[in-house]
Amino acid sequence: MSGQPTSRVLLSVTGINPRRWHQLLSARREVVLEPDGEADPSITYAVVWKQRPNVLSKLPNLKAIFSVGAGVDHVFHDPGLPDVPIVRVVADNLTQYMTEYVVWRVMDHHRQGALYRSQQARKVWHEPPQRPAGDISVGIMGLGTLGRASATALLSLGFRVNGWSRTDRPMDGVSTYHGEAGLVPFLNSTDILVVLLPLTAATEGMIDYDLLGQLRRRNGLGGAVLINAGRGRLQRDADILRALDDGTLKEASLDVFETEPLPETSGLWSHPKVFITPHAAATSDPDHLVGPMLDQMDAFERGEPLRDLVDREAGY
Ligand code: NDP
Ligand code: OXD
Repeated sequence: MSGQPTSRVLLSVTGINPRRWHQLLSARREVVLEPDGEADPSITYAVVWKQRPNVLSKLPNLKAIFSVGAGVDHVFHDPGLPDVPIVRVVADNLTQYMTEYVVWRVMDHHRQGALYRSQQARKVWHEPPQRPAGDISVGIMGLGTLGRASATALLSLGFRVNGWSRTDRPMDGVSTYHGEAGLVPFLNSTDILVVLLPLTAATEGMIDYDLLGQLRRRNGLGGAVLINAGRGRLQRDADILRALDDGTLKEASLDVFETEPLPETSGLWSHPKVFITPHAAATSDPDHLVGPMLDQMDAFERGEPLRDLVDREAGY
């Protein structure tokens, strides 16, 4: 190891193209895609997306891990995850993308996009009744960085907004609920459910048939709607299909799935009440995210605290 630089960045990503990340990180730091040998003391930071298991356990001088995404479940899958701070993405650019996705999907369900697409396919000229946004309650599960920005945008469009979080998170104009005790009252007053939760031990699998059955169905939309842009393993795909088929759900917009890419055999692909995007609600754009990551590394070395840290115990 002698003669090696002493503060290299490991870029360990799978399932995304590392090229641009590598290029931008390399402008200010020496970047490697693989540690040298069994234990590599030259690496002090790691930038990761679904890193190779155990790759981080061999870095004795690792000071911090930077997630390429806002969610960090992909970091925790690693049995050899070292006990160093984990920084996640909190960025205006990503928040804007997610806000656009949520507004797009809520508006499409509210303005009956599926009905008009089906009418157009059959050359049907029919105007269904319209109702004001103020008659619809959108319930946001996960009132964090992305949930709050979406709530603000939906309020400005005139929707009623509910929010559910782990701890008490008051927000002007939003009816807020928290914890287990707040869940059923939150669902009972929600017409369109927007899921923006992190995937943790506490949230895995919670979007199931029983939960969907608690949503308000007798509403101006003619049924309850699910929008999930959080994580696929929050939901049970089979329960969503069952709920759509028996009327528990009117429609769903799904960006994330239990298995990604969504297998060709999934009934969700061709379901007439489902709108699918391929985990594309809010892309991590290296041109917006690498600069702030490098700035944080510099600041940390000047003795400043890291920002946007993950709470390991809570898992997000
Ligand atoms: P935050 O950490 O800012 O917010 C998470 C919210 O979820 C908080 O309000 C938190 O409660 C709440 N929460 C967490 N656990 C529970 C629980 N057990 N019960 C109730 N509420 C809970 O995260 P972000 O808003 O930045 O991101 C949310 C998620 O969005 C990410 O974790 C990721 O999975 C997903 N995502 C998806 C993308 C896509 O393209 N599809 C892109 C980016 C993110 P509290 O406020 O009390 O802490
Ligand atoms: C994220 C994602 O967590 O893109 O940022 O899913």
